[in-house]
Amino acid sequence: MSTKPKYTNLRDWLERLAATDRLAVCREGVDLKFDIAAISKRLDGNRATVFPKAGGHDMSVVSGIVSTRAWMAEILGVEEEELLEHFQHAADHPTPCKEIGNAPVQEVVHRDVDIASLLPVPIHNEHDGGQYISAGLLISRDSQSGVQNVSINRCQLQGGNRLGVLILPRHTWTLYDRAEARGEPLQVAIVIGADPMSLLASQAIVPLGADELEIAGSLQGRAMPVAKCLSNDVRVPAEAEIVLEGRVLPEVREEEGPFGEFPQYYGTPAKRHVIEIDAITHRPKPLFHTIVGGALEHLVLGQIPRESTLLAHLKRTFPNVVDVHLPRGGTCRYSMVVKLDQKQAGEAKNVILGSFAGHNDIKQVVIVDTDVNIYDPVEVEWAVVTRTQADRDYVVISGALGSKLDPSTEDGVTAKLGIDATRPLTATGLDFKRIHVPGEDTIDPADYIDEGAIAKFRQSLKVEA
Ligand SMILES: [Mn+2]
Repeated sequence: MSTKPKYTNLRDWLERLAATDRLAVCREGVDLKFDIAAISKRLDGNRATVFPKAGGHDMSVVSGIVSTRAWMAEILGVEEEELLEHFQHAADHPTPCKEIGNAPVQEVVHRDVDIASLLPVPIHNEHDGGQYISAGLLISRDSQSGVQNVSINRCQLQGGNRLGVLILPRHTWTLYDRAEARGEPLQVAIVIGADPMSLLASQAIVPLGADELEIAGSLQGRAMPVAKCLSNDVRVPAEAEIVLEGRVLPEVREEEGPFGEFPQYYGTPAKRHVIEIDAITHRPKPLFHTIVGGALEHLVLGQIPRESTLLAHLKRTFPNVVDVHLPRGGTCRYSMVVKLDQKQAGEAKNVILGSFAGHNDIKQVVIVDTDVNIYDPVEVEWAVVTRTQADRDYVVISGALGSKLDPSTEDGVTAKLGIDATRPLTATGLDFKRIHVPGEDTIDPADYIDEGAIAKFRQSLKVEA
């Protein structure tokens, strides 16, 4: 496998996008309210966007920087087909970070913090509750063990130095619970303008105690340089653009939301955790990255690490599993397609059960044979329609835990659907054999088309009998 990571910081990647006509730079002063998100969405998947002096601030906002799998493969220096294996290798082989002084991200320091006046924080959706930091790596550190965790959490500006934050019941939540039980705040840093590999690594499904920054280091092929925060002990990527240093307050919950999330719905308002920011550090002329909820960037960043983990998880028990995909229609989280080289009758049903055990978010799974392209939703639907009988091949499990952001659940409690769309193993001869024209995949029509013949043909149409 080729392993030549190329773009270990945001600026190098933006330069590459600019040099290859994949970067749109807007006029200065675009409105933070809606316009940044609207333009980013229009160019989503085609060009990343830069908004100089956004909302009259002296900083640029960037968005849509990793909105396709091909771009992510390019960043990592691998082929697209190698993405999952490459990511899993990094997750299994973390590289400890290297602490450095004089970090670029700490060149400019603000101790007197009013977030809205210091940073160009946009408002994305029509009914969002306010300005949101949506692309910040939330790095938390357990004060006793020194264990760090990295996740991306939406943070709503609440005035002055306060942020409301959505923390779901995973690792950051656990570290917060431990701190709160001691009556302490949880020390955190919010890193904006991290390199694409750190953004990707933050979404790894790894056990508590695994520092996602060390996975980012493995993806980068180096001990990632980190810096200790000025006001707490959290270590942050030294080459990021902006860091907000702060504390998640114990025993404090305040209203946060709504906010447009990846399932294309609003996350509802509720009393949630509160962060107080003690310092903001940044590079000179920093770039403020924002992720528009539900845009391709949002989906792809969650998709690749999940696919990678789910594939490794399934292969442990089912070596005949070939590949998995979390398609866009399923928000790259809720529905999964598994390619299975089935050898035993009933194997597909077991893979269905294994899939649900792989991640709570998996709500729907389709198992297909190796002749189906799992990245093409048309082919998957074809397999479902032509290879299943609902009363025999569909599995429904009631009352299981799913995603709390899925509006059709009861606070996350959901039914799960598994579809065995594999051919019966007893099929012989032409049964379930897909039609095929010899040469259809390889023939080059240009070898046969005679460009001069069109005029002659048109003339022949006019000849009266
Ligand atoms: Mn974690």
